Amino acid sequence: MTDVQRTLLLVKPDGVQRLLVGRVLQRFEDRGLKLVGLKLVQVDRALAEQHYAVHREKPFFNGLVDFITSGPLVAAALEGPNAIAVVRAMNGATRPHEAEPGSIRGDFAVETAQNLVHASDSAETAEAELALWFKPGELLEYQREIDRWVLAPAE
Ligand code: 3AN
Repeated sequence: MTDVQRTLLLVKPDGVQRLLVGRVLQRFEDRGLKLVGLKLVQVDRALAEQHYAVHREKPFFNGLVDFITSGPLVAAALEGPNAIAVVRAMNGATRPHEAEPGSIRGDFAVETAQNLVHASDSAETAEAELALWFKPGELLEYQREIDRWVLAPAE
């Protein structure tokens, strides 16, 4: 059975400054994923620290929080079959020199500290991150006309 999932995608401040928001979101729409939440956010340090809490002990933690709070970013909730793995694969490896050409980082990034995008890495993380970035009413449920050509028929 198809595992329809929701995941968090961030186009980080470097993506906004480099005018890549539309092109990044376009890739996920083209793939067939459904936008179920979308907003432009100026993140405060408290939210940034919570989002990156697993990296609190890392030497790059403060720089990471500085970076993600340095300007607006775009937060998107994407839905689709195996969306968590699909979005991670489309983002490419964390270190852009290891990211496959054709992935977002493989096509647009050269620095780990400015690697354009973030995506949840597991079902647990996706649930926690979506709850952190979106209030319950901000995530929508709706049908698209194209869904019958993109998704498996309901069983
Ligand atoms: P991903 O975003 O691919 O899940 P993580 O969770 O390992 O990667 O790292 C989170 C973020 O921390 C990365 N997107 C990157 O911005 C930053 N980061 C990771 N490693 C480094 C590093 N060695 N130096 C600077 N920033 C880093």
